[in-house]
Amino acid sequence: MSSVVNDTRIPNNVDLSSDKRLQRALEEWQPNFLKWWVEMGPEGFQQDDVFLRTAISVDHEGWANFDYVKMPDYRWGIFLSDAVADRTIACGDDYGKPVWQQVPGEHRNVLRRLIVTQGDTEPASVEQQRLLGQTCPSLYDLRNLFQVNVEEGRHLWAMVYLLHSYFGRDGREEAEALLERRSGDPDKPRILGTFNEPCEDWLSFFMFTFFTDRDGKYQLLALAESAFDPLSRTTRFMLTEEAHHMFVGETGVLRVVQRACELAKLDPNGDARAQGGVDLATIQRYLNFWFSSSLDLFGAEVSSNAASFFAAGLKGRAKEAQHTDHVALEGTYALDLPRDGALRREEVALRTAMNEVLRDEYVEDCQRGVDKWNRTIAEQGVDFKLTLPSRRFNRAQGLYAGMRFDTDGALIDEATWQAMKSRWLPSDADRAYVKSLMTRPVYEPGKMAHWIAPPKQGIKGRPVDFEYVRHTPA
Ligand code: BYC
Ligand code: FE
Ligand code: FE
Repeated sequence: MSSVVNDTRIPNNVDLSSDKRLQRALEEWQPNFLKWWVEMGPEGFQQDDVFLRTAISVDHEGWANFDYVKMPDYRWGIFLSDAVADRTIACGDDYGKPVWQQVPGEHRNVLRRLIVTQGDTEPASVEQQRLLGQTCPSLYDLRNLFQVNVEEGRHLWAMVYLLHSYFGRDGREEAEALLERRSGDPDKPRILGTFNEPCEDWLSFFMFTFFTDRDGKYQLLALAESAFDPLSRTTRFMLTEEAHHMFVGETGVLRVVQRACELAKLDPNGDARAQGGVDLATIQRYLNFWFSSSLDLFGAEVSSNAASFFAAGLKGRAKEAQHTDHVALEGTYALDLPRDGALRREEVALRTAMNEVLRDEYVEDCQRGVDKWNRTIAEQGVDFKLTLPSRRFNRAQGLYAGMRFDTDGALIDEATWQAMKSRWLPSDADRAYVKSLMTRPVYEPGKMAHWIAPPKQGIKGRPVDFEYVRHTPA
């Protein structure tokens, strides 16, 4: 079951050739995907050889194969983690009953909506990142960008497989629509807010892969608990790929932080910018932006949608097995609710707070990364601490949307917000400055842009100065 079969144009471990109709439908979607990839994928690198890993089996030992590939030739395939024998529903009203191999009619629309929302983020991120190669800080980073991009493309395939296999004609229509929406396009935007935000510099890219791909991790963990077993199996395999995306973000920010410290120490006034680097205060503002935007991706703190997803077993909590009560009809969750211009702590029914429960775990996970960055700053002997802002800060979804909070979470008025905004969030000047550092790409093996420290090691045992991308500038 676990090894990948290449008996069709689409590598897969789902025995695709036994279902000719499905195979044909996916083979018809494939050229549209490739057309989208060439148009909206990394611009200017489609003919280069890139040292990429490709999934060749889904078992733990060596599911990945590393080799030079031209991106349009990447073997995007359909891989499900192995079925868990006798798996039962992990949460909600039907807890303990057998999982579903088909979509129950009463959950069809909601499930399709969840899969479409998940699927929409994958091509969106590729679109957001499509010009970054042209300003890369090194070939090592360029290769990591492309690795993330091809795998997000594969995640799109994963959702399209579900849509084609289980949702008939409307599923096929949704699969087409996934290739038609465009990140940031006011007429046909991507579904979720963060995926329409510009990601035009490498600090944003590293923050995105740290904070936004990590939302991906938690949403996938929640979907891995789904009673719809094919969704659970797909998302379980996607999670193994996701780990690398977050590694790119965590180590990327860490290397910018390290360089910020080194350059600040070189400067008589401790100013990293004067030495051609990104300063820690600017890094903090980028962090505030991408963290707050990514928090919105969890949806409202009190959500009847979330309650019904949980009740129906469509979506669980992250690692549902670590909880004891999988029905969650009894418990409550304490939230600071805005009431008459102040915050009041109230208990809400646990099921309606499932978005917030997931967000709690996410915030904790983010904090672990921030702690690592702070250890680097301390080792460098620099007096500065990066912090996650309050989760009420700068929100556009949920209870705190439309109100103003400072980074500590205190309610403030509009005038204070306007006066302080440029201290908390990247200003136009910050963005212009960060971009100005990245106007010239670095394509020479082993060389690093001035504003970033080299990585500790290369990829798959190769040295840092390995030619990870064979790029011939046009
Ligand atoms: N922007 O009850 P509410 C990833 C909508 S990232 C715009 O608050 P609910 C990746 C919501 O859709 C993971 N709209 O929320 C990362 C709803 O609209 P409808 C992606 C938003 O439903 C990096 C309305 O507001 N996966 O994989 O409880 C690179 C009120 O809904 C936003 C998923 O999202 C927003 N931020 O939860 C590549 C998993 N937030 O339905 C990839 C699937 C909410 O009334 N999605 N809305 O028209 C879900 O589980 C849920 O849809 C959400 C929202 C958690 C997103
Ligand atoms: Fe993804
Ligand atoms: Fe990802």
